[in-house]
Amino acid sequence: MTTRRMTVSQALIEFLANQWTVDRAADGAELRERTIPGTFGIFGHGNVAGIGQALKQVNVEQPDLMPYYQARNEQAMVHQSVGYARMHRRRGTYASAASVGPGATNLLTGAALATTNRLPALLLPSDTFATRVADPVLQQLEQPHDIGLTVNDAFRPVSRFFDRVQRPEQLFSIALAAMRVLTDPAETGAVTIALPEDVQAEALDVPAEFLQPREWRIRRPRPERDALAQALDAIRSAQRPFIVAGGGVLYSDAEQQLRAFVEATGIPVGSSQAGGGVLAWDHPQYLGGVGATGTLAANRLAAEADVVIGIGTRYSDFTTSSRTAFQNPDVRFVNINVAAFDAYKHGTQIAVIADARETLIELLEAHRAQAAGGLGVAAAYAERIAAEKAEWDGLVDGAFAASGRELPGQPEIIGAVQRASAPEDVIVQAAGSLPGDLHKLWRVRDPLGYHVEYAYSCMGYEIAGGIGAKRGLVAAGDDRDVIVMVGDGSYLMLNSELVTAVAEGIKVIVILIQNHGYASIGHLSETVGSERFGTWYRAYDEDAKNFQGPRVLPVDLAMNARSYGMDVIEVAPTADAISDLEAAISRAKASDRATFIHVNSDPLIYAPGGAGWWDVPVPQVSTLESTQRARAEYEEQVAAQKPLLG
Ligand SMILES: Cc1ncc(C[n+]2csc(CCOP(=O)(O)OP(=O)(O)O)c2C)c(N)n1
Ligand SMILES: [Mg+2]
Repeated sequence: MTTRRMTVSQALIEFLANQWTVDRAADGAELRERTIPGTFGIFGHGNVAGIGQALKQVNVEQPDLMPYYQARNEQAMVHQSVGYARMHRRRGTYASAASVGPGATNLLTGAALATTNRLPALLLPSDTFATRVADPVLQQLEQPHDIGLTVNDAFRPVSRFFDRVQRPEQLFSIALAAMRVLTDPAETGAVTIALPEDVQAEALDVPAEFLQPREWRIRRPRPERDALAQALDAIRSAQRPFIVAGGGVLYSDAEQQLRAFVEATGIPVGSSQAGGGVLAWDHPQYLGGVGATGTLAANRLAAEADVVIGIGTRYSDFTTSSRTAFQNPDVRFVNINVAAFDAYKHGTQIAVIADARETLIELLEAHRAQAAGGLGVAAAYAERIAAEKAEWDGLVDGAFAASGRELPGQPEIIGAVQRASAPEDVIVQAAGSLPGDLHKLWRVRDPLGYHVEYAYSCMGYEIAGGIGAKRGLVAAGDDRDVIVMVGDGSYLMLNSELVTAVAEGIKVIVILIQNHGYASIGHLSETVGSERFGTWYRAYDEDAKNFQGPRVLPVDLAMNARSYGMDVIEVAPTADAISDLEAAISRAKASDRATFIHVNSDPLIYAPGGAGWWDVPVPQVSTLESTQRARAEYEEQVAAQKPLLG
């Protein structure tokens, strides 16, 4: 057996460069792409001589083998990886190498985001010496009761796979296990390999086999015969079936099969945030978002549904309106999911643990074979679907119309973005009031066109995630635009990746909505009786000892973006703000550079109501009248909640 003498880091980097994901597209074509097309790295004493040296050596010897990228914050490396992975339907993601201590723990939020979203990301945090000879090293947190514990053990609860290379020989089995989890549709998420700084630089004899190209074929399990028959029975007996489509539909590349299925059956569809894109907004069976931030159309039909068919959804509280969305007393759930954990949710006895695309193909075939003539839903139900859809579309038209206000509301800003963007452009968002407004209002026109990270809803994801999404498109030879919409709060939390966009000439369009605080949590605070406490960005009021006073802060986020080297367009607060915004977006689209657009907005103008609800507990007792009133309302809503059955 031929071997090569390499460091653990050199072997790991070359191994990662030779991993390939293989999958079959909906049209039968074989897809083959690099599982790890690049590595982000922020270097410190924990990895500069290990992974850092390995990346340098590759850069000298074979520059294309493992491209190295910079980021300004470790968390943002993972966000970029997740944005990339979403655009590639989980077939590829980046590795993120961090130094020891704070560099490593800065990755934690990114790891949790990846795992919550079921999107792959490979994390390579450095760890303190395996030998412990120099302990305590700089940035080492010592736990007297358990010396072997390091800050990297904090990755265990947020990773789908965690291991530490304590000895060089362990690298082989750990690296292979990590790739298996990363490319497994049911298991994927953050995959963490902790690398002690001494082990990173240690040499071992690496078998040639370890470094040869290796293929990871995406599993597409077909449904079991009995499970499929049960599902079919339930669907055929339904009077008012309703589909909840989640991100799994897109990750399975199943939207064509979903469309064929709903066109044959007439069953309406509501999507979760991750499911945005499963059908185009104007498809007759598509009712938009469902749940707490869903549309009236989807929520009204969800409330009456007798059979809910969940496809690739994890049934988050937003999707189920905190278990109040499905009010039919006899409702049954048919859950199609490649992950058994999700398939068994809502106490269902009809769990189809299988790939979404394979299941939809077989369901439709079986359905056609059994149906004598009529496949579709009853005429009255079909009319109801069309009427609800038309009513909601009218409400959105109204919300999108420019008001002529100097400080436009967010719905009309979304309307402007909708009009000025191309159908295939990708909208990226994560936190604040935008996710809810987009879920209700955004008219999805392309399967990959809607990327709202709402499983972890992490402030600060937007810009980094958008850059990652753009990297993903560029890697696929796709030149559509990525439009990041971000609130001032999210922007302030993590905006430094704009420097990365400038450094590499990554063209993203960032639309900053300045409303001087938290429109989202401000509104929520009011609803739960906390009177917007702490949700405005205002100068500190010495008398009242709070930040609720009238003095808006003199921050200039346009100047901030300009200072990074961004092209900046400021939309002035005039009656023409909305048309000026549209013109700004058109200019940004025509440019080949990244552009930052600054627009002011009134945080007190809301999107039309969609009859959704979200369980945010209100204090049982309080001296504030606002809280007491909110508690009374809360108790009414909670009464509609279904019991927790899995
Ligand atoms: C990292 C993180 N911290 C806290 C929250 C809770 N949170 C959700 S939205 C929000 C405010 C967002 O403000 P901004 O980005 O300005 O959007 P707006 O609400 O004004 O639309 C906060 C604090 C979060 N989602 N993520
Ligand atoms: Mg804000």
